[in-house]
Amino acid sequence: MTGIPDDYSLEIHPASAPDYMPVPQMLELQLGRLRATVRRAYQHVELYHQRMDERNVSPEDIRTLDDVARLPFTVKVDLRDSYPFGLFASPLEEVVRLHASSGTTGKPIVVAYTQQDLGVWTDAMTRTLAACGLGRGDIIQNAYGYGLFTGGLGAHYGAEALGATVIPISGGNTDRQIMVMKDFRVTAICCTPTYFLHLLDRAAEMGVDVRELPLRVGVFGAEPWSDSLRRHIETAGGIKAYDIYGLTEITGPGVGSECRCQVGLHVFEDHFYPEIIDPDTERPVPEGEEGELVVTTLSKHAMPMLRYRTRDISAFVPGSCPCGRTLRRIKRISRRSDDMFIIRGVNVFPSQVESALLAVEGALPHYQIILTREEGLDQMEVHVEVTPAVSSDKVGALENLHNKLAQSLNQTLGLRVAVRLVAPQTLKRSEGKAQRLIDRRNLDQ
Ligand code: DLL
Repeated sequence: MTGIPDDYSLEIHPASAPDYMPVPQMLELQLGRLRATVRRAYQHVELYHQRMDERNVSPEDIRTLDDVARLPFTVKVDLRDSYPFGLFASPLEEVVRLHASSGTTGKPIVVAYTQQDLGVWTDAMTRTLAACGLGRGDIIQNAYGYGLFTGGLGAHYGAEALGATVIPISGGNTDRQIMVMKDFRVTAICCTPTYFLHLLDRAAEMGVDVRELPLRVGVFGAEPWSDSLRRHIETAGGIKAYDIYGLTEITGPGVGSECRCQVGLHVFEDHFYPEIIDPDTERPVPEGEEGELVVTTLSKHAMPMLRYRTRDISAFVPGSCPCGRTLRRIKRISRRSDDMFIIRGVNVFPSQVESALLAVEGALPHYQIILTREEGLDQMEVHVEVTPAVSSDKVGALENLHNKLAQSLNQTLGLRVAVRLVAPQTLKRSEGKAQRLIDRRNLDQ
């Protein structure tokens, strides 16, 4: 009994075999890998050693998968505090790649991969693209950013291992993207859903009807999007739009993916063990109920993660999937339990904005972040109050301050942000929590 329905068997990529593993076999595999991961983390990472000692848990105490609940959680701040290499479980000589993502302050968080880790990541991304119905013969335009962001290289290696043809175009330069999509007869695109919206708008302006191109699949993720946005994209682009999920701390994209049924994302749980917990009580919620997704890596060597609190809100989807995959499914991420927001695929914490502003002399700690969407593209504007001394100064001083703030934000966030200086005492003061963030984007369109 493989659990693979007959009508699907012809399409299955060899890398996807574990997607259909009988559940008892999967549980056994997970337990073996969990025990090895915990042992490795305990022996090689000071933080895990300390935290497990504090909880009186030793690697030998992990006897069943339920014992995962005895392990300590890991949070983003732990990566900040151990910046840059403090959570590595492998010597640097074995680390072949580093990536980074936003931290909560001025410094990013850093993650490491051994050659074997890159293999695991590639495997997860191959299975992701296969689940989105792609294979040999497909021409994949990879418009996720290449660089420290995991989207570009993650999708790239997966697409190559799948046997598809990959175009490593990276993000940006929209007119060229449209030319390539048309001229290279692209069949699939990987990018954020909002960037694809922007591509559709621009294509229309250029007189290109994307529905008439060979493009048939979109592999979208890295930011929250809704089912109504999916319907809009599918109709306007004449494609099937799939949701894929992942995060730098765990590996990058490839943690979970929708399949052709488009009801929840299968988690590649032979590599990434998921839990859904109540963020307040920290206890598991009943199946089907919303809670925070917590992930433990089962195969990573360079940087094992024990019970990483993703802050992403989801739920397990009950029942089995008609696609035949036995992997558990999680609902699309609806929101986060913290104040992080994502703009043009870049994660931003209001606290990062604050550190960037306060690094510049002459700005008061009164500011407001305003998010809008124009022609499908997210825009961010920061309004900053200036000190009375600067505001009464010559125009030159204001311009100088403006440029410094923009530069500081750009450097800290890795994102170009519009800055507007406002006179002292003009931003609304609040009696309780300051309303720092005004999000005028409508996620439904
Ligand atoms: O965004 C990895 C990725 C790249 C995923 C390409 C999918 C496609 P980070 O930059 O570390 O990694 O951001 C991770 O983005 O915790 C979620 O809050 C959010 N996120 C990622 N995928 C989705 C999604 C990549 N499909 C953070 N839906 C995560 C909603 C998503 N939010």
